[in-house]
Amino acid sequence: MTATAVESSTTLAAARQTTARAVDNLLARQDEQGWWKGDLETNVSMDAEDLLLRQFLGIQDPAVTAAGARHIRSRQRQDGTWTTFHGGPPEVSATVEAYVALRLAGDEPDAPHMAAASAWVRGAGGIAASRVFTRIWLALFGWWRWEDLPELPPELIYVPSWVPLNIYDFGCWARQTIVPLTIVSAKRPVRPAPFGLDELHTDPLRPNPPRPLAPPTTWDGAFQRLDRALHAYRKVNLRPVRKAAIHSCARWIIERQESDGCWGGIQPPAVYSIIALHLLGYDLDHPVLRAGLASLDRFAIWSKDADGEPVRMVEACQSPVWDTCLATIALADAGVPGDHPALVRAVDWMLDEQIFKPGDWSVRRPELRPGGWAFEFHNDNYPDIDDTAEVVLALDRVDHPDPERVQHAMQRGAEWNLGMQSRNGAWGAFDADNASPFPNRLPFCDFGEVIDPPSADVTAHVVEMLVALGERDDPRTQRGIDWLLADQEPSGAWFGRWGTNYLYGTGSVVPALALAGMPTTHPAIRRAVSWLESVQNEDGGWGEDQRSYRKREWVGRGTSTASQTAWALLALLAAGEREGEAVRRGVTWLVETQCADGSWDEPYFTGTGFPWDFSINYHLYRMVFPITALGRYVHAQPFGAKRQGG
Ligand code: R03
Repeated sequence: MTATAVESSTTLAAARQTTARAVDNLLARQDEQGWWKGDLETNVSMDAEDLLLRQFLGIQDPAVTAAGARHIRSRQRQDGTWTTFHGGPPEVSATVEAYVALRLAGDEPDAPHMAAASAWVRGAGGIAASRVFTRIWLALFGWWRWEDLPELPPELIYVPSWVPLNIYDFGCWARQTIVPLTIVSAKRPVRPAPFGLDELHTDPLRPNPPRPLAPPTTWDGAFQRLDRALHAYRKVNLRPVRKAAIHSCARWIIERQESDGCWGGIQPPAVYSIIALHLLGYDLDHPVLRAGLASLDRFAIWSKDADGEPVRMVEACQSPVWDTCLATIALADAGVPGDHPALVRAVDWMLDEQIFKPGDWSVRRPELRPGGWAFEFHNDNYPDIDDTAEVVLALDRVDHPDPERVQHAMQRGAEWNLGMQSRNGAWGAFDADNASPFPNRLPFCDFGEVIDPPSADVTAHVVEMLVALGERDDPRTQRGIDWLLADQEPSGAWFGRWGTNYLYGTGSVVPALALAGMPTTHPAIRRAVSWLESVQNEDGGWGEDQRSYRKREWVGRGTSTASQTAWALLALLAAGEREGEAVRRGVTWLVETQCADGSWDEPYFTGTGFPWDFSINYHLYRMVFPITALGRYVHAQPFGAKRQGG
């Protein structure tokens, strides 16, 4: 044997062992009902807003407050600030919210950790520099003036779905948040604050500095004037119209409450819907509010700190469907037999989660038959295209005792995804053709994304699913492929919308294109391979920081992580690079960094809710993606067992 052949045979043997240990770990984490769910870690805004909500409603619980405050304190940096992702820069909105929550929990403003936080906030521009959502929370207690917030009129509910800025032009998460906020902003409630916040203003005598207007001929200027006009309208609105609009918004909200009491399975719509309905006179004991509040309690993860004291962390959202389909694929790739009870149980659970009723997506696709999957346990109004694609891919990997039922589920999922294709040939996450340029211009929209345009990662997953189902030659598949080819960056990489960042985009697109039969010699694939090789770290792994969404020097760069190393490997394996040096070094990185229990440590956030603004550490990403990558490497199956590049 040559030296390289010896090296790769030892890499192979080591990779086998690493995979086996990781598989055992992942199997042990499955719930007996068949699902997997890793913690969905985000940032302390979630915990702070949870305490603010309880304060507003008057339902504080000392044990919850103390445990939430412990979590918030545990995430404070040496300089007194908070960040929104591991290793990131201080962030003013998160720091303001965390500070206020700790004051509610009884921390004194002159305690060293509090004084450091408030001094930093003042230096960063004070409360006035925080995002709109933060200032809405503060307005609820009189810490900010409602008059100085963007106006959200409830009459918005009457704007027909063909007029720009109607609620269906917003991404579903923004839509579900805005409707309850129109009620809150119409009511402008102020509950007495237990303390002042002078220390968070640059000039306490002028706490709400006026914001200069941009010239009227610019988009910003025009939308600022629209906001002015809406403020004026507020004073002259016809009472019966407003009353009816508020009533319509309330009905819209109640119709969308899920069976578990939540709204959309995500925190922002849930908290604002609870506040809005409460302001309309719903008692906290009303079944709607009781179920809503109970659903928020289920977002809390309790643990103990080093002193044995309880700690409470609030999830923004829960990811059981996403984690389960990815875990199923990973185990199948690692060679777990298709009829293994764990996989069959996972499929049984996923089959029961399929959604056969219309949702908000039906507004744009009224004729389309339902059949998708959502990300969460309960979110029937908002199935998403990404989960549907990955669930179908997972179902395809398991030998279930009722193959006809599985086939039917897969066909209905694929049919729904095909029907949700956007005009440009690609796919967004939750809606078709949700790409209006207007929502982003509103002064209200200063945080996260507010539209859901097609992205390369989702489109790649759908293309992969369609090819796996034998629809390679469907013209709609081809349009998706064409869109992907046109979307490649000059660097050779693809942007990652829902994972960080170009490593996720490229790790999603290359396997899809290769499975669709694109030769590995194709220039698009060669350019992607060169890019991946150019950003491989010295240690053999790959990493990409959240800052890549704002700063060029971070593109493809960051401390190596298990999930991002796996994404790079998935692309390289699909590109025919199994015997190459980059793959060998990447696999070796995974082998050498595995923990004794078969998992990997991954403090860095490699998931994306909204580029830069909202980052996610999906706690199972460190498992499922390395297992998939190692499994495909070990078994020399670049697309997973049973799959042929075509
Ligand atoms: C990974 C692929 C599957 N994917 C679904 C991913 C869902 C990710 C979590 C969603 O959680 C949210 C948290 C949010 N916050 N704030 C908002 C929000 C939305 C979703 C938000 C932002 C702006 C507006 C309204 C709400 Br306007 C914390 C496809």
